[in-house]
Amino acid sequence: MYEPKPEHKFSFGLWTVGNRGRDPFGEPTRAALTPVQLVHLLAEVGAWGVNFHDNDLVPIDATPAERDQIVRDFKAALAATGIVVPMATTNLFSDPIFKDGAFTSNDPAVRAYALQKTINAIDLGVELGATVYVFWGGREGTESDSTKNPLDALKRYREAINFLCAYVKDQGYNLRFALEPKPNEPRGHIFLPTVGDALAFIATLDYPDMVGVNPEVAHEHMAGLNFVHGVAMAHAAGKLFHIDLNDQLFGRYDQDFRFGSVMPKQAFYLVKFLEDVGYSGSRHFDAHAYRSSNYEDVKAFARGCMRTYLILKEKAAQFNADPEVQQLLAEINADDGTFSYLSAGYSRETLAKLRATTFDRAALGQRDLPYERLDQITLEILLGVR
Ligand code: GLT
Ligand code: MN
Ligand code: MN
Repeated sequence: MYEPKPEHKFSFGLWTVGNRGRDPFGEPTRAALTPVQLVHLLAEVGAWGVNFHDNDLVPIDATPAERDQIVRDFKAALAATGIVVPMATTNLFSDPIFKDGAFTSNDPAVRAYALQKTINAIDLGVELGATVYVFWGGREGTESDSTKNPLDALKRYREAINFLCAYVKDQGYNLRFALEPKPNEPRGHIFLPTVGDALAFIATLDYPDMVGVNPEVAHEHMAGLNFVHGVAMAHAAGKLFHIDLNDQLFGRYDQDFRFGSVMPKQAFYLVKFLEDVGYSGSRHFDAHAYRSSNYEDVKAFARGCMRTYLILKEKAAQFNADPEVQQLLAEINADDGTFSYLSAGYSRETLAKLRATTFDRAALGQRDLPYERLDQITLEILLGVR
């Protein structure tokens, strides 16, 4: 009943199920699997797509011949399993060259290298079928604001994205960019820290239509923000090009837990939002299994992400169909049309009408709002007793 199907568009990065459990305090706990092995693992658990950074697939120091062989093997694995590549991205954070950023580095040679690396990685992604290209600027930031002028950094960031948009247009690629905000980690402060910042930045670009966002649950939670509200902002702006699903508590380090495992109620509202608005992009699980897991448990982790999504999707349908919920929502949103003239916008006539209206402030303030009842029903649906 909760079997993942291609139409659900569930994808995982090579770096998610391929995460080896390394953390700042400890060495890997799992052996490395090859990209081909990871594609087969994803097929086994029922995923639809695989995403990658250039260097998840092709090592940074591979020769052109090695690259071609790796790509051939990877394509064969995709063909054998039916797994598709919906999204690709660039690793602009692991190599020491990016220790002070890539597009926003103070060093023009580093910025140029980052552009060249991204162009090559775009070619690789497009060759394998990607139609969304993610930019997570993990190293684009500062620890001390003595070191980098934020206006200079944003100007460099803008110029880089403009250059890359022009490259994609010039090549005639069917590819859209999705900026992924994050407030901090690995930098002390990362530029474009939230969905709202990214949306404001996009409006300043040369080709704003080509660029949207890739919000991640964990990243907004790190900043203590309501993820669903950020996603709604992006959707309303026509900018929800991609989404990174995972979970974590507010205020913690980047935990990247299994989707829905920490704040299932927030995950419910997210799934309900995506399904209600008919979001049609990838549902990408950018998460990884606990460091204590072996690969059998990694499969349980991946299956769990998809299963929880589908369970919450069913709960959302149950919520929407519940007669008492519907009645409460109708009550809460009751509208006799008296003030619908306001939605036509401002005019002198509207203004005069509004000014002439007398409001019974006390009565409006006494209005019944059965929100406790509604929230308890929501909880009981989620807890499976309704
Ligand atoms: C990295 C990061 C993620 C980004 C990935 C894309 S890599 O794991 O924590 O949130 O989506 O670069
Ligand atoms: Mn994360
Ligand atoms: Mn992510």
